Amino acid sequence: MIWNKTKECMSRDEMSALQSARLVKTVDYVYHNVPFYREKMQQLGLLPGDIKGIEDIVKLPFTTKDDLRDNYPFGLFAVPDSQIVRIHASSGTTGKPTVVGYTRKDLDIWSECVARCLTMAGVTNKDIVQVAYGYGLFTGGLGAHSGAEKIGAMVVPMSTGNSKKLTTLMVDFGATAICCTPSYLLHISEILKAEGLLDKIKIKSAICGAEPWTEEMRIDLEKSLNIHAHDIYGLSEVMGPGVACDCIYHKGLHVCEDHFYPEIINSATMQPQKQGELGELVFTTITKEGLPLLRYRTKDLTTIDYSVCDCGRTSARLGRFKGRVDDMLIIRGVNVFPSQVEAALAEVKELSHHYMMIVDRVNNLDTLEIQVEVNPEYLTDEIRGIEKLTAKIGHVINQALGLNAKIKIVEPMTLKRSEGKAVHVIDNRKLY
Ligand code: DLL
Repeated sequence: MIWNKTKECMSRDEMSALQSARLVKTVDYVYHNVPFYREKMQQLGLLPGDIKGIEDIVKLPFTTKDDLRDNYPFGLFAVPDSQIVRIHASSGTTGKPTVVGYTRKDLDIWSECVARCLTMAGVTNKDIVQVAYGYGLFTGGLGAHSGAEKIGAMVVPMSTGNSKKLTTLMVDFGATAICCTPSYLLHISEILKAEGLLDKIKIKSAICGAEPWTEEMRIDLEKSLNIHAHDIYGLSEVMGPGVACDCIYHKGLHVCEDHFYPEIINSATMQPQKQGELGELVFTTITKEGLPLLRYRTKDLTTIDYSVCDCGRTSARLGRFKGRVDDMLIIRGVNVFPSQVEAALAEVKELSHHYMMIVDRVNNLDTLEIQVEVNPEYLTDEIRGIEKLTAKIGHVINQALGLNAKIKIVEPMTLKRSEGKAVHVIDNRKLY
């Protein structure tokens, strides 16, 4: 079923009943098939029969990335290797990769979830979809690919690595949709502009995710490319792209709640947050066979809203992601999220969305330098004088973070471009 019309949506009560039935089944399944969960439940004195419905989910243990790493590579799989038909892995920055195994049914459900997301973004079987997420162990490429194929669209498996070819084929094939990270789309838009191809493309929607981005950047991309830009979320451990996506109203990301049960918790107390309160997103997979997960702590910070969307969909919606719990930097005792810097810089119209934060320690004192590119449209000799602009940026940063940063305005195309997940922080303190 691809949710496209109001009359196909479940009521909240119907959804809860479905989630309850699926949770009960999942708990029984993991208890009998994953020794790790059986032991965890036994430690808590829990038997599968103690979980009678979705309201009992709070009794269940959490799962973390470390649990996956400790059971590297296949230790948490619930089926024999012979039933696993695909492996993906996410490398992260430290330690061993987390490895995810999919059964045939898992792959079918995954492609359906991505197909729903693409449908929310207006993609149909008449579209030509360029998939410019990386193919390989990363879930972006193959995940988006199978969802687009499921819809019956014509899929162009570009992957990353050759932006010039991508823009050429975009024009030659008349691609109408693109799936890639938002930072890569920004880079693609610069290439199209530089090569005078903007009025030759037929792209009408972009489905971007895999990294945090601001609403301002989404709107700027819509304007500069004359498209609709959608935010798609997912993570390898839970599935890949397609866990949630925003519809044409852009009022939060609709969760595929019949497969992934979301909770928002306070990471310090581990207690549930209220609707609308920022907290850590936790997912329980309620239909997965290969790697089912109970209460997986994503470390992603967001909010949840259960009201009916303007589009008529009844599914819970996640707010725009504010970053990750582990993205937080402590600079001179102040907690700083890169997303705060990004949002503050977006207020300054003379700037592009390209920035880099460089954190260092000089004479035992933390320093923060923010390098930011000027928007080419504002690149005049006057701007090159820049003192006024530097002061303005320093002010918005101080307002947002409560600390002073050294601002360095750089010319367009100076900072390194990304084809995958963008890197916005260099923390030299870690080198000491
Ligand atoms: O990034 C899966 C994906 C591919 C999602 C393509 C969307 C599009 P991982 O490499 O395991 O999987 O990274 C997952 O990326 O926990 C978030 O921190 C971040 N992330 C993913 N989507 C978004 C988004 C893929 N829309 C991690 N907004 C997650 C903000 C996102 N952060």
